[in-house]
Amino acid sequence: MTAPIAAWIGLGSNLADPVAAVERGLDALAHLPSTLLSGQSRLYRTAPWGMTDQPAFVNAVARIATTLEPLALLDALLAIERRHGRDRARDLRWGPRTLDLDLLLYGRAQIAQPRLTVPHPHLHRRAFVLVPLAELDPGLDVPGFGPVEALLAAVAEDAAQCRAIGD
Ligand code: PH2
Ligand code: MG
Ligand code: MG
Repeated sequence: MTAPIAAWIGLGSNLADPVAAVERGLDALAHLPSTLLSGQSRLYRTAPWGMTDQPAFVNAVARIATTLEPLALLDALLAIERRHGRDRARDLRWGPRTLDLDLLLYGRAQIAQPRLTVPHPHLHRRAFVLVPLAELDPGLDVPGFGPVEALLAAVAEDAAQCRAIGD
């Protein structure tokens, strides 16, 4: 038995019923094999980043404890996306998504492989990831990038566009 690794997953949706999609995504993470859902942020409504002419997103971050290897975890996340109607062949870069599950961090690993870059390559400049990540784990250090709170401070203007749902 290998010891479980903490990994962080970013969830996002901006089509159909995005709150329900993110909640189903969290539930699917809780049911992954060899994995426990160990924490989740609140859900946030966030301004679209990258391609601004699209509906607002709902975003959240989950923390899991898993013995799945990084690529097995990636494949499991892609399978959840497909089960929720995602057809990557039709996706636009930074465009609308029914459900997006991004592997943000895998322990303190730094991975540069053709299929997988960890930490997620855009994490450090995306308020819609940093706001829920800092809520969940305020003391977190992002390998190669530094403390999550410092990264968040650098995108303060965008962070103001992230509103916790229900607040
Ligand atoms: N995802 C994208 C592109 N832009 N913007 C926000 N606010 N949230 C997202 O999850 C998001 C985005 C493509 O994955
Ligand atoms: Mg993705
Ligand atoms: Mg994404």
